Amino acid sequence: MTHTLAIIKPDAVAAGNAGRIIAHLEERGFRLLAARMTRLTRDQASEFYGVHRERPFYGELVEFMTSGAVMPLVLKAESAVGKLREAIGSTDPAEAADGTVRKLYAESKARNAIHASDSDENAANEIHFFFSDADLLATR
Ligand code: FUP
Repeated sequence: MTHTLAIIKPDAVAAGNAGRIIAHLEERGFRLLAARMTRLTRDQASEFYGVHRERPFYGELVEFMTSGAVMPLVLKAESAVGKLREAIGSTDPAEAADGTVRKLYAESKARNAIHASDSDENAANEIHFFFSDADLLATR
């Protein structure tokens, strides 16, 4: 079993889809290890998406991610990173496979309902961006 980080993004929280997205992931075999409701500061969103700093959509991305409440989640499954990437679907919901979170709940490529870590190394860093070791102990 491995861990990964998801963030239910402001569009999905504001639309009232957070509970449905968590249920969708639990039904597909993910165990919820930790969860928070928070609103990112500009500094937090800029740091979290720092890898995209030079991309044309960076400003809009930071703006969107700070526009409302988000829910960071730590999820556990076998090969959790790859399994979650599969479950959320392509970045652009128009290209996402049927039954994926983005196909079901995303509005657009920019407002795409959910983030998921893209490697085990990034998952470890992103989990610690939002959660302390103590937060991860509750389910053990
Ligand atoms: P993903 O890993 O599927 O979340 O996608 P990326 O890492 O490529 O992009 C991170 C976020 O940047 C996306 F979730 C949404 C935003 N983005 C855009 O707004 N426009 C783009 O063309 C690409 C990404």
